[in-house]
Amino acid sequence: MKVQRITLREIRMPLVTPFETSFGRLTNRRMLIVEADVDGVSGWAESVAGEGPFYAPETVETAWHILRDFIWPVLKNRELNSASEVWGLLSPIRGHNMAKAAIESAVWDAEARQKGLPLWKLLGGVRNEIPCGVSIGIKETLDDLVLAVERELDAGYQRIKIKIKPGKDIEPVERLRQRFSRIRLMVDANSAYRIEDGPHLKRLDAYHLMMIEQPLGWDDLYGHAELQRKLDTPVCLDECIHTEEHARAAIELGACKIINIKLGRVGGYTPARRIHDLCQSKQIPVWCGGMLESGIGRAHNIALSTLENFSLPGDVTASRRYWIEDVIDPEVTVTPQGTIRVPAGPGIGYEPRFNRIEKLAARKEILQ
Ligand code: OSB
Ligand code: MG
Repeated sequence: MKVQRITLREIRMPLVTPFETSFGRLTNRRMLIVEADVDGVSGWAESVAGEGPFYAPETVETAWHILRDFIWPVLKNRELNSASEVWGLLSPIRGHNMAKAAIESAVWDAEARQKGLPLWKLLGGVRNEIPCGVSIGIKETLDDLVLAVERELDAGYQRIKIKIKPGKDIEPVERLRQRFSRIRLMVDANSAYRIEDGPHLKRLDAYHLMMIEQPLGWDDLYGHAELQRKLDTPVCLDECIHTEEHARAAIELGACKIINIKLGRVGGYTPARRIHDLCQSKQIPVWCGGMLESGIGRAHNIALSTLENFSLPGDVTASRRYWIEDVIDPEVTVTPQGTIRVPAGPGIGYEPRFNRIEKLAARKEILQ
């Protein structure tokens, strides 16, 4: 197979409600959507890079630049046996995993469509229903937070994750535990703390959290190992795990007990599956993180979540939580049991709404 053409589109959609993390507040999402024409079959994916380099070093702009100026020249006219070869071909390009993941997963979608198979089956997934949790942004007041959690529990979601930062950590957790004593609860700090905050974070042990996600520096494996030794609460790493080597180092150092895998952060399905397999062999459970994706990215997260060791509920949720109107058909929905039924159609199993995507495109570039 051959990638004949790549179409880059930047779409912009307002979030249903602003999303606040320790690194900022977002109201409008800019997303780079990649359409890869593989032998006349379109495969779709999105780069999850943010508007600014605040979660990870990449941005929408850098992803566009790397895709156009470095990735396309490697793939252009290249004969491929399968999408699994894309990651290796891109290895001379260091980093830029979100740019790589966008094209790599689009080629996987195209290959699955060519074969008439659901992508999750092509990947070796084992479940046709995935458990879902939600990520709740930092709220103005504790009452707002309680209301938001109530709403998500009523919708059926199986675990609640709240964003925390210094000054908004112990109190919200304490309040939620008073109100919802038995729910599966976790926190995500997005690197807002320093190792000196160890004794403060230790106070969270009293609330029986499933895990604390990425408390320390975005690339600080050593610090997380030091912290994990002091905490009973399991540390889960997100930002830190951008390569298979970092996953191995994190596990060997004891820097975490759980790993969040995001396709964009690790560079696509090939590295995601390797990290998944490594974690499985070391008895480290994984779950699929989210990046406020459009339905296209959401569909890929669903496919990834079918792999065996994705045993914990991920941040993969209904389209409606973020978008008034999504860019896929049907939109992603969640059952009252807090699960998503994995679609049976070919590729990602949802149809990109071409006209809507074209209309939303603030910018477009065709590479051929
Ligand atoms: O750390 O998991 C994160 C959103 C943007 C950047 C980083 C993160 C998040 C989320 C949202 O937690 C997860 C979602 O898409 O629902
Ligand atoms: Mg996170």
